[in-house]
Amino acid sequence: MKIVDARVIVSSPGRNYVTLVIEAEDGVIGLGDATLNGRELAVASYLRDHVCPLLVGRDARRIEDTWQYLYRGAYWRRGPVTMTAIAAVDVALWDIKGKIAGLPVYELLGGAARDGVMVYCHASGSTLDDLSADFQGRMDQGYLAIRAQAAIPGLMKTYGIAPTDGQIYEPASGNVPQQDTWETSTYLDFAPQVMAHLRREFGYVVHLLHDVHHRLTPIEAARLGGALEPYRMFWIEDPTPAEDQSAFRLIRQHTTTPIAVGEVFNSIWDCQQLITERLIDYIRTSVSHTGGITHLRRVFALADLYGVRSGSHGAGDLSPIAMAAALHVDLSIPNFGIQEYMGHRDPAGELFSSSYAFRDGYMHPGNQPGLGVSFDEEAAAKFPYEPKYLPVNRRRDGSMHDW
Ligand code: EZ4
Ligand code: CO
Repeated sequence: MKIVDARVIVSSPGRNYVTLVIEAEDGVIGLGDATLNGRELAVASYLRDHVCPLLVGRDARRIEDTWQYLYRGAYWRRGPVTMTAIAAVDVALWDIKGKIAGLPVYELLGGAARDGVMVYCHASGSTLDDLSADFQGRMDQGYLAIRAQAAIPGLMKTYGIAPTDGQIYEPASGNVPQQDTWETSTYLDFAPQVMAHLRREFGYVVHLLHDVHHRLTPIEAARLGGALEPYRMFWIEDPTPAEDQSAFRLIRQHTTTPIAVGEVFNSIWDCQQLITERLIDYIRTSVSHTGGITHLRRVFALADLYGVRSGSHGAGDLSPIAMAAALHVDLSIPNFGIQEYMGHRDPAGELFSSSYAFRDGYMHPGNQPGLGVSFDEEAAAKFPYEPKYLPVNRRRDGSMHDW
């Protein structure tokens, strides 16, 4: 079954999505998510200019060979742009394979290893009272695991705090990123108070998560992990920038708070040391930024050997196509841990429709052949690309800090 067309659609229904549509003979359509937040057009060009011309005429069934062809064939390997582009192709080919077979993708991956996939949602607030209200609302919706972020007193803006419309907080429109301010000492004093507050108000019935978003040094992260031990966190996420994998040895020596890392990783090589030295508990690589279903399964298989569980990134910049693909993988692997689920707000629903569903804390990808997602190209044309960027961070003295 030959590929007859491959096209890239960049749309902005509220936030930017890059969607790869692969068309095989007999009109079978496969969808891939190629969204790289703030660098969308780089992946779109990589696909349009360098990959789509190679796909036409190839056998759509040969997923592994196509993966190897694009990875080994580029000479310049890895990196977020390349691996997001390869991911989109890979996911689209799995979608096609499922549709040809008449089976949901998770059946092709070995079938369901569990009945549902535990997801965590986000709760946030500009004050602890606001956070409590949001947290309570999420518990009422049935979530069993909740990530909590609160505005840091004294800082103008804090990562992870939803504005009053409640949904989207990161990218801002315009050609220049917004600038946030960061002060580690204030954060380190405040974060344990947030978790203490939530445990006081809500007890220990739901899992509690927190994203540090690469802001600390190893010894600061060690101190935070220790301070949070009484609150029995499910995890702290990205405590330090993880290019420095050996830094996690130091964090590990000081705390039993579980650690999750990997949303910005693109390949198995980025997490090899963290996994094989058991320096983390959850690996957060995602299907759309880590080479697709084919490569993500390899990462999770390595993690399984070392008792590390999955905890894939699932923020709103990963389109419903990526979300569906993640759920198919999550359902089928032995060492699933948890899946992030931030959801998508309208008008994204005018473009994407999906068969996955949430119930009582768990999600399921549905049983439609393939991924179970459809994409309306005509609707997408109504929402053209808009420049939008994640913020940058500066410390009070004006020096750049990790965002
Ligand atoms: O900042 O997805 O855990 N979630 C996160 C996200 C990331 C964005 C970056 O594109 O850290 O909010
Ligand atoms: Co994160």
